[in-house]
Amino acid sequence: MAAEFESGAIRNVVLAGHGGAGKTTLAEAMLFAAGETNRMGSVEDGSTVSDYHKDEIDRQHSLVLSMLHAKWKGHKLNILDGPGYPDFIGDMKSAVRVADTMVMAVDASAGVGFGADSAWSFAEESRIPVLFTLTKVATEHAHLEETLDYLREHFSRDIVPLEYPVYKDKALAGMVNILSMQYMTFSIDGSGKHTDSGDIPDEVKARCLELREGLVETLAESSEELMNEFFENGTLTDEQIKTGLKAALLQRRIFPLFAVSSTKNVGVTPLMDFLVEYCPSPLDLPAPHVAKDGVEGGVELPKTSDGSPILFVFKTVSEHHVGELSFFRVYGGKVASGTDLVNAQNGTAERVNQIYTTNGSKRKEATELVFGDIGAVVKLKNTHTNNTLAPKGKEVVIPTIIFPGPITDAAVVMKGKGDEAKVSEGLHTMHEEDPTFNVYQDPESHETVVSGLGEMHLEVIIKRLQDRYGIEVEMKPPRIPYRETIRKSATTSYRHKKQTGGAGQFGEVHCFVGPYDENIPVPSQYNVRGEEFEELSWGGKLHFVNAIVGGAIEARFIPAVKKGVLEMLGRGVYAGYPITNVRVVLYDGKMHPVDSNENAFKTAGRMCFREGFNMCNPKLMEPIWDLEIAAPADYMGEIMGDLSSRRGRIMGMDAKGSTQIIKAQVPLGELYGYAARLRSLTQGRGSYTRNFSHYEEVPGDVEQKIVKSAELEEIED
Ligand SMILES: Nc1nc2c(ncn2[C@@H]2O[C@H](COP(=O)(O)OP(=O)(O)OP(=O)(O)O)[C@@H](O)[C@H]2O)c(=O)[nH]1
Ligand SMILES: [Mg+2]
Repeated sequence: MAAEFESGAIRNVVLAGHGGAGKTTLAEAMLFAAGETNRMGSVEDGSTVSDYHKDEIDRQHSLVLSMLHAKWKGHKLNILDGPGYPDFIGDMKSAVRVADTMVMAVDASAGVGFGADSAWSFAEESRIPVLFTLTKVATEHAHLEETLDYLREHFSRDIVPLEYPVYKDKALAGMVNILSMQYMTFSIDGSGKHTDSGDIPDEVKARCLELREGLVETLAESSEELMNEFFENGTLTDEQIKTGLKAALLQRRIFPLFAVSSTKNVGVTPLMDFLVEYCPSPLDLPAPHVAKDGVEGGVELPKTSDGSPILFVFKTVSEHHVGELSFFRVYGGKVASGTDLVNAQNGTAERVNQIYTTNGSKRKEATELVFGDIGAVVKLKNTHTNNTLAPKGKEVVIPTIIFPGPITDAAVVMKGKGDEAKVSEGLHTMHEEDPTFNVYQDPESHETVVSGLGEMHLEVIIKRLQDRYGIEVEMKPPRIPYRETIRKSATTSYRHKKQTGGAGQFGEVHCFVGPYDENIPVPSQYNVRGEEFEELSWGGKLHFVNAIVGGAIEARFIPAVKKGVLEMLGRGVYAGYPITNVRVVLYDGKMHPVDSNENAFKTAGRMCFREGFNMCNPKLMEPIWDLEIAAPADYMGEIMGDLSSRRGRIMGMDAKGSTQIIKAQVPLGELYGYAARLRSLTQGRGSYTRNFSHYEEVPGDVEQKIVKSAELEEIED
């Protein structure tokens, strides 16, 4: 049986926008309007098709990307409803990658925010058209004009309203369609029915005419041909507007603005009509260039359902009783149930058994999905987000999605005794489902550290881990990788001597210990006979100088002394943290003809270094991170105040539209919980990225606290 929809009849639409803007409710209204469901669910009742996971219902926010679809006027609308909250922006990025049009929901009473800004930049990157939609327009807060000004200022001057809501006595009365200049009134019983109600009300007529002129001018500016027509005739014909609008949308020269009240199902069907009539199908957008047999720049995939199937997995979700569900888009040929393919990245043979289309948790078996369509498959063996499946011998790799890097970390500890292997396996599965969540074993602290896009992100994942595997774990601040160093130098000696029973131990070393800096030479009194620059795995160097004269210590014992020093460097002397950038000059010592051996000299080296280091005014160094914080200007005061309470240093300020960017340096030790704090300071609008910058001396009072709580290992003499 052939596929139900051909490529030209498919519209892949991502719903984007800030958390709470109304995406999920809009999706719900679309499904209802199309007859996919027979009642409108609501986010409050936890009854939407899209937010079906328990944690989504509990929090009344989407946390995972959902794939929905509806049949509308002979077309298939694939609707991708992702989370708008900044912590889950990874899923939004996945969704944008496989979408051909973005519908950006804007809650007029709340403005835009990080979710919308990120989605906008993802759409820019993917070069897909963006339609804006004012949501919740049946509430009296929906100030279209102010929001339009704001959106034009913030995103683009080419935002043009195509639906203009009309209010009477503060209640929504109807909408003017700017393309057809028809005034429609809607039944507000949720049925989505609307009727042509004749003349445009007088009070908005002039404004609507102006908007239509604006539309025509924007289109004329988008192409030379239309510009000439416009000059000759003073306007454009309906046909020219239609073709011009389609082309300008694709070229991102125009961004239409719609208006909906999803809860009342008003304005939803005109938006769906527009998606079908004007927005691109998978055949209209450029095909991705794929990597194939080392061809430089890649090969452009043919945009056709003929030929071998090429599937790109953009999201995986583990579902109770189902196993792993992999969502894919068909980037080449068509795919039927029971196709044998291979994972082009890791070579695993994968059988695509039953393919499905989904509406939230509901799956429907599909026989075949064509080029450009989106579907799901269960129980692939070793295929994850960003993998391409292709027939054996015809492997290609679709460019992978580049996810934002983590901005927050936490150490995971088990509450009681339990199965560590289970925790580790669970956390790795979570990473496969969500590549913006990472887990690793810190080699220095031996802690299991998780990182992600915010504390809420980590909390949601840890909660999921507990629910799925029944393991109780909690998060705490990870151990900060402080470093010890010195500012002064000293000389000291140490004799290690033991005579118990049989063979004794004897080694004596005399050392100079000082800070290492390549610009400071070895003090001139030492006669350098050999030197080594040891790169330390935790950063910095050990400059170990052999300045032994007259064979005071035999050459074979010298490496043992260095080994002893290195042991101490790894362990730390002052507060139990690794030591960086020191110079040790071994300039004298003594041996015993019988009792001297490597072990004795290693111990002598270790103890001598420890004594010397303690004489050199040790210091603690802390990691400092560069933050780039973006938030609306209104929140600057709170953000700055909070930064200064974290010992942050402001390095610069900048503005990007109505968003302020702050560059700051903050010690890592003060950053635990920062993402959540920033979100709460900015009502979820603030976001940041981070990069390690450098190490810096810890201020005295802070240092005292760290040293006090240090747990130094006892070392044997
Ligand atoms: N009055 C009114 N409320 C709406 C409308 N659309 C959404 N809401 C409400 O706004 C809130 C947020 O709506 P959602 O649909 O969950 O928003 P979202 O964009 O999916 O949010 P995230 O999933 O967190 O990104 C819910 O309480 C909805 O009931 C609308 O048209 N009118
Ligand atoms: Mg949602």
